Amino acid sequence: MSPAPPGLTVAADRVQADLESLAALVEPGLPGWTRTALGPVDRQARELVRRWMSDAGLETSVDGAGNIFGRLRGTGSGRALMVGSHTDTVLGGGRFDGIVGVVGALEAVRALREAGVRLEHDLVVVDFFHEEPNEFGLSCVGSRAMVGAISAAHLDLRDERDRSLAAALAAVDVDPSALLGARHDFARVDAFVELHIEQGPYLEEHGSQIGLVESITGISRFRALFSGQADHAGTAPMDRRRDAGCAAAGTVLAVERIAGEGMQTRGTSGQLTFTPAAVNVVTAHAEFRGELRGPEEEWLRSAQDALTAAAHDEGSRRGVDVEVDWLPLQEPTAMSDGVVSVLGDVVDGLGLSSTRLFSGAEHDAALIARAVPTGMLFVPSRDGRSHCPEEWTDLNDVVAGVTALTHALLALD
Ligand code: HGY
Ligand code: MN
Ligand code: MN
Ligand code: MN
Repeated sequence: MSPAPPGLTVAADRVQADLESLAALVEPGLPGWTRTALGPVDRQARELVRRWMSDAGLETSVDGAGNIFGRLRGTGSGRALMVGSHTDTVLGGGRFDGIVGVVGALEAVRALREAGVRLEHDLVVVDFFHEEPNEFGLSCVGSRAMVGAISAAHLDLRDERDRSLAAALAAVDVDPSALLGARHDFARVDAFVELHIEQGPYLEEHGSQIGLVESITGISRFRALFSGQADHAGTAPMDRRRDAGCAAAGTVLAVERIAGEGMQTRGTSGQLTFTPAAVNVVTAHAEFRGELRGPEEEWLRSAQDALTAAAHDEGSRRGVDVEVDWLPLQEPTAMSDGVVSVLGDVVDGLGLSSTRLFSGAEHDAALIARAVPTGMLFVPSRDGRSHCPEEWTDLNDVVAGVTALTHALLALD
């Protein structure tokens, strides 16, 4: 542990300018602040981050999974502390999810350098490729690849147009076979810390400046296909229809019912497509993608069974064929007690108010925690809103988070 030097300060104006520059890189014609990983603009954002890393004196590199790294050498033998987050967004998302942790990590390193601090550890800033789920249902693609949790089967996932994930990655210049080989060597990494917005109302409601994440939700995503029969909307009798839309709609309600019965559990039906999608034709096919989340793996497994059964029940009552495919379950992930307690001491030492909490949002930290002791710092989200254009965190809250992150690196050294 290195002592904090007196001149160690985070430059709020630089944090603000960087957040604004990154947030401004959006896909034209799409709602909100959209920069999807498989879209046309995300690469520009990652290139900008790489340039900033290089300007800040970091040695930069990109791995086979498109993750961007910037390393500041320490005085030691190459053991490292890793810090970062992601720069991609959801469709119609906001200006803070992900980029706060990348800009914050970069600023922490700049602040340490400018204060003349040299840590024993190397500091490795990471901009993880493709954290948000894509139309194939896969999330945390870059961090997943780093911990070897991605397989050829993932790359063969299909979207609605039957395009493979491998083809979609190749279209944004990420070589699928390089991605499979991008397992990171964590042997010399001692800890990972991710700064992120909370994306929920807990900190604001508790009047806390910083959230100390204790664990991250488990997630179970599915794709359900319903196949019935197209018929004339005006003549096909109600009791003779094979309406795939109704079977899918019943399953949407089952997601809500099942998730409503657990503790801190969530269920979301985010994508539903009817074909042929005409107002006067009974729906022949419905494709529905959704997810269940919760802190207990056991609940997730039983909820999967309950939802699969509900979908089949909705189908069989209507003569609709049903297929439900679940992606591999992502287990709930505890953060490292050791790292969380260091983060707690740092935050207390800075006089910041904090609260320990559970993350219902998914993060690269959940993947990296499989390889190294990991912790997360949250900063408040106004009205708890996130994944929407209204997502907002005040600059002073971001700066408090970056300050905590900077001091955490000293404390972990
Ligand atoms: O979906 C999530 O929880 C995260 O914001 N990617
Ligand atoms: Mn997100
Ligand atoms: Mn995020
Ligand atoms: Mn007609």
